[in-house]
Amino acid sequence: EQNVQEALSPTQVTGENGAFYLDVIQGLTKEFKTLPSKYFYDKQGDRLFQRIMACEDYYLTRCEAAIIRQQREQICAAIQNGEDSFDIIELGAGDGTKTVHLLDSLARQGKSFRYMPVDISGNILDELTGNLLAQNPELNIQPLEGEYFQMLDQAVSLSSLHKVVMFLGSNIGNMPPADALRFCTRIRQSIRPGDRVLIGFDLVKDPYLIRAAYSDQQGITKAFNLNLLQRINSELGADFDLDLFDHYCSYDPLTGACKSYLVSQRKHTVTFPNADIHFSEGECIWMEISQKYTLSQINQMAVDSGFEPVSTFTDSKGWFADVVWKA
Ligand code: AVI
Repeated sequence: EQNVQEALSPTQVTGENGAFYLDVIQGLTKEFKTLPSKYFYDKQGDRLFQRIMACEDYYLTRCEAAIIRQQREQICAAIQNGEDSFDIIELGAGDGTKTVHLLDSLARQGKSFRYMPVDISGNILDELTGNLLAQNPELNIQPLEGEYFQMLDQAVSLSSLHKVVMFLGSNIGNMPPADALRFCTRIRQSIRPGDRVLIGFDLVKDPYLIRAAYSDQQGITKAFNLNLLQRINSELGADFDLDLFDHYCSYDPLTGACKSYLVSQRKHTVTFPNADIHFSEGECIWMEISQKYTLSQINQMAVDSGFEPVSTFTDSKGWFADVVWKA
């Protein structure tokens, strides 16, 4: 039995890593161990995720890029609601490689818009802003550093212009469906009737293709998962031995849930400054969900969260969808 109380001692939970420490210890002291996937993205994690996006097995980025490249005019028309001036708020903008095509199209159509990428990482926002301005110095960018909903509410209060909220790349898949529904409902509460959202969903498909995307041949996804253990070692003073964990991915075609795990290869103990975490042989840490949806589940989510589905854009294989909903 682990001493959770001791593990959560107040001296450990103060400081900038306090929330990280709390989340990690809480996850690892559950009956079924888990770690929050939002912590994947430190500097090395960002780099590994960029390599995942470029790798052959990970089809998602290619599919969404093709949708945006090939259907950008239609997407632009669907998000504008006939308005000539508007604000685009992108939640979790990342390096912005997909968004750049849309912004480009809008700029060429002579539209007047302000692009507001939202992220909790100031570093990423600086990089993104630098990249976009290098390509188009005329672009009106206002980065917002902070939590999604705080920044969304702030962006909405800044002007009465039409709002377009974007959440691309199947980021919504990294929440269980009930949380995704709550997330969309919260967006709906922040914006006004007539405003639009553009959300990227990965679709259900051949289970082998999905499993391959999350257990790539080159082992980048495995390294991406292990990197969180490395991050916990260096930022929280734990002593995970990365060689003692393998990566496993499951996909359930009935629920659309694709889940990643790290599997302990033998019985051992990981030590934190204030806690010992015991692993048995074969015990798993659930690292991430990457939920897949059918088009009808997506439309249902729109309605259940108070939106009206407007348009659905899919790639030629029907593997990925970017949908526009109206508030
Ligand atoms: C960021 N997110 C949408 C990715 C996904 O597909 O769930 C993260 C990822 N995890 C493993 N590979 C990619």
